[in-house]
Amino acid sequence: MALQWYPGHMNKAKNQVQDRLKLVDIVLEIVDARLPFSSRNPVLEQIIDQKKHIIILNKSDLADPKLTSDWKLSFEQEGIRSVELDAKHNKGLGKINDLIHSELADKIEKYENNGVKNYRIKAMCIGIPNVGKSTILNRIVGKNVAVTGNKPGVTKNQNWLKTKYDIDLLDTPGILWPKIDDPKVGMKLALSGAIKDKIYAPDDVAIYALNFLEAHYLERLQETYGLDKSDLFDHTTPELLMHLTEKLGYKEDYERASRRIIEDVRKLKLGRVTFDVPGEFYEE
Ligand SMILES: Nc1nc2c(ncn2[C@@H]2O[C@H](COP(=O)(O)OP(=O)(O)O)[C@@H](O)[C@H]2O)c(=O)[nH]1
Ligand SMILES: [Mg+2]
Repeated sequence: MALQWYPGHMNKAKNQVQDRLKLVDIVLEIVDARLPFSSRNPVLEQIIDQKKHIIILNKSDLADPKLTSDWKLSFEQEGIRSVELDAKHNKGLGKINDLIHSELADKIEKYENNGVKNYRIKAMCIGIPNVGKSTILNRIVGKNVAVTGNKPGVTKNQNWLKTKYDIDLLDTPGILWPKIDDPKVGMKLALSGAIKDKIYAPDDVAIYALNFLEAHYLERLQETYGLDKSDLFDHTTPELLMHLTEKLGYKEDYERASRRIIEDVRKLKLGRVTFDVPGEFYEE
């Protein structure tokens, strides 16, 4: 496995997240809707303890809508409520606000019963790099200027952003590292652009992509590249890559074809594709 995380690094990140968890009422775990499994890190479940927690399926504009629904159901069965967001086009923030309120309804009611009016919810975003944490922070804060300053009883020098809702957000999101024990998870992260392209050879990523697309989006693969049935069924996946290389006019430059295929996937040339399928993400 090409990607290594240093234990010291991981522990530091984990401790930082853990410290700041104490300051908030609810954690907004951001995942990439194309990879609702592969873009999570199980360590969060361990450190999150009793804290309220929802999952935001961001980049839903890129993901397969049917699978986004399936994932929401699957998380619900695990006892975690989730909501989709397209932070890029600013679609779905209201639903996040609603879900946060519904998760914290008991707590807010308790405060109100104790005479606390206009309780401001404290939340933090958390997630692996590139899932859209900064974009979401910007969206949710909107035109409101960052309000800094210390709140009584919380760690000093922690800055809060006032959002357009009755929610304050920690100004720096918690960053987790992806968990890449399974090489397929690495391939998916590479394909989505979550990790640097130079970590994996493009042909490995392209072959992974073609293999997945053959299994899950066969017609779209056929249509996009004008493939015949014989192109798909009489070839191994590396042979299919070579065939496509030729078909795309790149002669034998399969690396160039690989980069093109990866680009095509990212730019939705094959439509909205989700790479994690609930219940079967280990064996496709
Ligand atoms: N298509 C799409 N792109 C998004 C969305 N949210 C963020 N991005 C893009 O994803 C990339 C990473 O976003 P960023 O906010 O920097 O991620 P962070 O590393 O988690 O803070 C940027 O190019 C964003 O424009 C979204 O909902 N849809
Ligand atoms: Mg960021």
